[in-house]
Amino acid sequence: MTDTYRDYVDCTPLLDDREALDRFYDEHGYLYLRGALDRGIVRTAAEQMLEGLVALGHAAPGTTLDTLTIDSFEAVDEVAMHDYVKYDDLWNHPSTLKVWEQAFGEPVFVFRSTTIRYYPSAAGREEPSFLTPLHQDGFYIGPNKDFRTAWIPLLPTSNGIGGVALADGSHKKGPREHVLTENFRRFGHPVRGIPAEEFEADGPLLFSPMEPGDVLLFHAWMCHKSVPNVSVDPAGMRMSMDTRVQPATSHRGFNALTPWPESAKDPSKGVMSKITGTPATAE
Ligand SMILES: O=C(O)CCC(=O)C(=O)O
Repeated sequence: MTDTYRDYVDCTPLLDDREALDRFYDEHGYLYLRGALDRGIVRTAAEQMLEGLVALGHAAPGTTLDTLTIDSFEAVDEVAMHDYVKYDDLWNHPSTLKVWEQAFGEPVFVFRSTTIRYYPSAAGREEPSFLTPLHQDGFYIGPNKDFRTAWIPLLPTSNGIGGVALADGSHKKGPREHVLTENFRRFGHPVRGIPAEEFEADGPLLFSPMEPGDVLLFHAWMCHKSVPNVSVDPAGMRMSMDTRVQPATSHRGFNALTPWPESAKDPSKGVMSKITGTPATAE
């Protein structure tokens, strides 16, 4: 896949126009809302992430968000990090809920499972295997597919810092085949992604630099993948978080109800059953 991207379209001007917002989402499978979230609240989450990295010994005391770098994402205890980042306060803050409800046009439920990402630059090295290959969250998460992924940067992102690239309108074809990829692994397991042949007609991907306060919301069948952090001079951190949001009235599956540190432990439940290939006892 080429790394020439087209920009996400800013949908903030559509927020007060129900019909136009829904039309854009149905057609493109995402909403990019610039500056929609309270920057102070997003900053607090960034500072909590920094505090966790310092407390766990990956950054020196006194390190600031401007000077932060760590040696390796994988060396950090991801479960322990979840004690530091109070993301439920951010996702469920009244000002944030207002944005979700504007986007959905109805009351929502925010998943208790959140992924937190603190990726140092991998410039000049092989692409880190913990990044995500092209995939659809609806392949990994269910059983209901009416959730939207909410992805936010905690620090500014750029082409060098990376983030998430989306395939405009790719949700419209519904679920795709996912096959094992050896280059991408999670918890030591090769994860499944969409083969390039399945995808040829869908490119080019969308990606734009984002600022804290911006949010991307995208469809369960949106094809998307990580953009690696290859920043140099200065090499910066990619810090972001993603969760899923669904209508409040929808069924709540395992990942909707289970905090990430718990859901990551059980290979027969939720997203882990898809990663490990274990038959699911709970979706
Ligand atoms: O942030 C990333 O690198 C990938 C995000 C992703 O794949 C997801 O939110 O499902």
